[in-house]
Amino acid sequence: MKNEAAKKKVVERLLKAQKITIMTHEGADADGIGCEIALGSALERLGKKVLIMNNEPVIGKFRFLDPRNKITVYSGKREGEFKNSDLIVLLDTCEVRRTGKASDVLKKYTHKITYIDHHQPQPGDDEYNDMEGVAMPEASSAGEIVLDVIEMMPVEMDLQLASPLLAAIIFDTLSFRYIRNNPSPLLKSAKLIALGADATAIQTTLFSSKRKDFLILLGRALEKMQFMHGDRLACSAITKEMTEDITVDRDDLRSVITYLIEIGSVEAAVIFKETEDRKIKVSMRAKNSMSILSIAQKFGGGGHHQAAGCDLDGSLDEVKEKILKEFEAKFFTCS
Ligand SMILES: [Mn+2]
Repeated sequence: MKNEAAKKKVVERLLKAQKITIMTHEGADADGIGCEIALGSALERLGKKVLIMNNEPVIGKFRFLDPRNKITVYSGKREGEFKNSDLIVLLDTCEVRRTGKASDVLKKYTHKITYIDHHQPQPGDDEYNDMEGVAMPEASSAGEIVLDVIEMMPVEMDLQLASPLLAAIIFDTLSFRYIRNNPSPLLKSAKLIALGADATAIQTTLFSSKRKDFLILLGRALEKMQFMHGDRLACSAITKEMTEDITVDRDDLRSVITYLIEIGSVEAAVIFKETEDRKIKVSMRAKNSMSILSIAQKFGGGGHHQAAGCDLDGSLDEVKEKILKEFEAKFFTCS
């Protein structure tokens, strides 16, 4: 089996290495962070020197995943860390360019990189074809695959490893709502809960501890909501002015778009978010048989068939026009 062989290879490289640097994609989420903490702890128990280095500090609601403050932040001054590492592990991404500030330097070390990921590989993206790892788009979360990998190592699974992995699965499946009819995330979660991981506390922290500012943002975004193609497409925009008096974290965007895609008639939803540097962050969701991955990929982004995103240069109106035009073609061919 292709995946099993790939996992075995990753395990071999992990066991062979002494100094291991672990990273995830920029805008680290609970899947990436949960994987970093679980895999990092497992490797430390095997006597490895582990460094976890992210593009930015862990945002408030994910801090419970890192009780020992193991996650550090990359800066240009730390380039030497890659040179000193025997192995660099990318979690929840298989793309160097998604690591953020480190990506330009990291390109020089692709021979040292392995990855554990569940995103759709970019078609024709063989820029880094000396990188080997495991990519399973059928997995609900990278957490699921990291669990398999840890179980293949001489480490005993316990609560300390189980909690961050359960958080990874709960986060990426939005509390088991998006499991794609696959029993695997449920079976694995059952195993982690049996080890003592507290599913209720994790779900409360991740999804039922909303900040007041998030609700204010949601209200503003819903007010700007627009519907197209017979209410099958919903979109909204978050301008800089809308966030001037409130604190917004990267995960808020993900939460806002969930409201749009959960409207009964809606098959695809888009949120346009204005960032500081005249860039627009485009987040997309789809359901039923709709896939929006090709649209994200067309503009240099990526993700999954039903959850993807990209960043575009230009004004809000320009970007909106470009993206909505792609949807025209999609809804035309679908109906
Ligand atoms: Mn993920």
